[in-house]
Amino acid sequence: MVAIADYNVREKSQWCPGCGNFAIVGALKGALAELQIPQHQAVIVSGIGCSSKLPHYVNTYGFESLHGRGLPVASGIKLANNRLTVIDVGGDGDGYGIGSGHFLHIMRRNYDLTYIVHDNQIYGLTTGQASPTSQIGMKTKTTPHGVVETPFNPLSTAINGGATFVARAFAGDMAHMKEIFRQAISHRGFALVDVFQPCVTFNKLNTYDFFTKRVYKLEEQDPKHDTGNRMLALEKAYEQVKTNYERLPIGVFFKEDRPTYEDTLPQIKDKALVEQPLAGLDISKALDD
Ligand SMILES: Cc1ncc(C[n+]2csc(CCOP(=O)(O)OP(=O)(O)O)c2C)c(N)n1
Repeated sequence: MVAIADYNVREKSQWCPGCGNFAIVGALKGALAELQIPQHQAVIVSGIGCSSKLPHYVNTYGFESLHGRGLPVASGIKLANNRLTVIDVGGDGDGYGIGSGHFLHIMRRNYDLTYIVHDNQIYGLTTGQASPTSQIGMKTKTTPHGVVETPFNPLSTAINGGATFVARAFAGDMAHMKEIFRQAISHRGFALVDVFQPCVTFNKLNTYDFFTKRVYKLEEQDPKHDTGNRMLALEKAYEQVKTNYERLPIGVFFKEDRPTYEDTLPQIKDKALVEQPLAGLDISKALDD
């Protein structure tokens, strides 16, 4: 029996008081405990950023990699041992900016991974530059006259790009977020959960109050949102654009069953790579000039 406290660590957090990241780490531990995933069977990978410090704060295996490079590391771990539960976490700058090429290609391959993006619409660690999801007009250190670029839309990109589970949560609603994480981790295939995560220090626009006034749950809609309908999911993904951020749906937007990348590999059909003997394996040809 795994309890939430089993995922606790002694390391002191470096996040600012009130940061949305605290709720994310709490919800993640709650989801892992509900799914009864033992600490040694889970790996949490990240890039670089405030959000990417998360692997330090959960007692599972962890790997803080390079800025924007969490997903390739996570997919490599999954290929080496496809029995592990592999979760990648990071910021909107990390995943939708410098790491966006990895994001696109890992999605279309449908690895069985969960990707949680702490989307605070700002670069937190480097103290407040505009990110790919910053709202038009938002004043930051790098945009003193306001952002002029069209924000990146993670949800429509994921729905179009081949992710087989696409959801959004809000760090101000921890119980709902835990349920979304539980579903994402249980899903077989690539699951994106974009989380509205208030950065209380550097983003004075997208605050807890801002989101609380605007978010609504897709599953509470009447009629209920159909998560199998790609076109409807896209329409919902554009609602924040159409309403100029006045209505922000959270919950599961889209779900689909498709074979995972690992399912298609005969080499790991019966046994994970790490369980196979190295004896007799000759890699010298691969190393030839
Ligand atoms: C290759 C490289 N470029 C730039 C940086 C500097 N850098 C570190 S974190 C970061 C952005 C952080 O923002 P985000 O990914 O949104 O995460 P947050 O800190 O907001 O959680 C940048 C630009 C770096 N570490 N490595």
